[in-house]
Amino acid sequence: TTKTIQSALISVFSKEGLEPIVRLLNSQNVTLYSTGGTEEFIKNLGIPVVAVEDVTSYPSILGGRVKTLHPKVFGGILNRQDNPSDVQQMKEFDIPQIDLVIVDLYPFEKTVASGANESDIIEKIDIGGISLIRAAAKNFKDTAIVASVTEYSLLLGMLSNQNGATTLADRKLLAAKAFQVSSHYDTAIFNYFNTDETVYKESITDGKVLRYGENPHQKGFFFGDFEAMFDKIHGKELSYNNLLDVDAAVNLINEFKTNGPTFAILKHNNACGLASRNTISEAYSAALACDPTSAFGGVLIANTKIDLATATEINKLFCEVVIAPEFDAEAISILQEKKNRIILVQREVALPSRQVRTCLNGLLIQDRNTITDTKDALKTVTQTSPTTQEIEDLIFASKVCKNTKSNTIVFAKNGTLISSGTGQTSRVDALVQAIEKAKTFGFDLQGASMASDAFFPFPDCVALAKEAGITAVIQPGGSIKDELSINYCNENKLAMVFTGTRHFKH
Ligand code: 93A
Repeated sequence: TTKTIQSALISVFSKEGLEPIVRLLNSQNVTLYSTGGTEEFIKNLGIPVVAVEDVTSYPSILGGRVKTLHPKVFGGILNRQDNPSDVQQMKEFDIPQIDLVIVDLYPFEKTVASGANESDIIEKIDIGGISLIRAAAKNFKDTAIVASVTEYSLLLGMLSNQNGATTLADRKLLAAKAFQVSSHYDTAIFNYFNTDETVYKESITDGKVLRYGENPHQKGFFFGDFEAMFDKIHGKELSYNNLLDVDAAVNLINEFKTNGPTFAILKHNNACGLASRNTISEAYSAALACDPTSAFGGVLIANTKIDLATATEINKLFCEVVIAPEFDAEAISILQEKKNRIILVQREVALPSRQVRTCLNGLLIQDRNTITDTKDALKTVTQTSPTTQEIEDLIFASKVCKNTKSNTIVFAKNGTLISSGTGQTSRVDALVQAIEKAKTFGFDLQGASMASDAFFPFPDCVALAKEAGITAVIQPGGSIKDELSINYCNENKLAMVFTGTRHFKH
């Protein structure tokens, strides 16, 4: 699979950086083929070079639009050396073998950026060069491709270290880089043509064009297979914000698969109500009690079938979306009373393992946060251990934390979300917000459990929590000052457990 390069086709727009490559290839007795300007450049270095025209017996025509587009060139690049019929045809049609292709494409993007007129821009759409790149990259088993000046040093390294040879791994790496170049190039051309986004809009199938983005002056689209995840049985079109809330709701409720009947209410992607009970109807009432003000216009989700009793209660609330794995027929007819209310039957579908968002002039990609804190992962770090009920509530609160915007503090008691502080710039602010909110809705925090999405750098949080009545705390741990919070808990008989897993969500 290691191949010694005996021939190379060089066709580059910019001649910069080419000289050392040409000199090295020449010293290794490589036959060079080349196009007009590049051929001139090589000749001027005093290095022998064969004009592509002499290979094809065809001149460069149409003002250079067709110069390398010829079977003798592409045959030389694309033939499979282990394929007897290819080998035979190479002889039959007198096609020269081409082991290495070096291309620097017409500078399409630069020409667009320079403000050139349309016909100048169109002439800079490289056809032959891009085909050479794709052909050589496709046939990486036999042919090496250098599709960018950026790869010159890599090539020089390969050629000098391996005495003019490339390995299969070298060629496959170069091919990957080449396809990156060709896809980027064609994307730039697409973007140039797609001025008013006509193609963009047309390429989106019905129902994926959203009424607008996050705000009415922003355009919005959804790329995905919504129907694979949900059966929408009633209601208006989902908006951009509805979709974000549905996403948050699904991620949250997925954490409670193994709990009993659990109901969650979300607003602005955060939970403002959540409870696990013996029946879904009880769970709904307890979730609503958490923050009935925020629940208005919220997104509701259940981990089990919604029955008539629950639907009757839900119907009293103005809400945007109701999601459940199943609905009783009578429940559906009640929920349908509100024309716009969106009813979704959720199917068991795996979510993508990676998450993508734009960042600056590019993308940020990360693995989905798939770690759910479990009892086994907990490490008690205080003299006081949490009670069985507290352990349940700590895990419950921690699952909410993971699905709430950071910084966050969550209070839970007896399988119920009491309150939370969400999206605050300081953890103390999040804690104070949670305490205030609990008071507003008449909750007694005595004996409640507290979760934090990240560690406590100071003992101020546990101190405030203790004053508010909290008796058990869950947090990742890992601060160099963990001891300060642990000591405070020990002095004040609080139980604290570490999970070892931070759950930021931004
Ligand atoms: O106009 S083209 O698309 N037609 C071709 O057949 C062709 N072959 C190579 N442009 C073509 N090229 C491009 O010419 C290469 O990608 C390179 O950018 C340039 C090199 O031309 P020269 O060697 O004449 O300077």
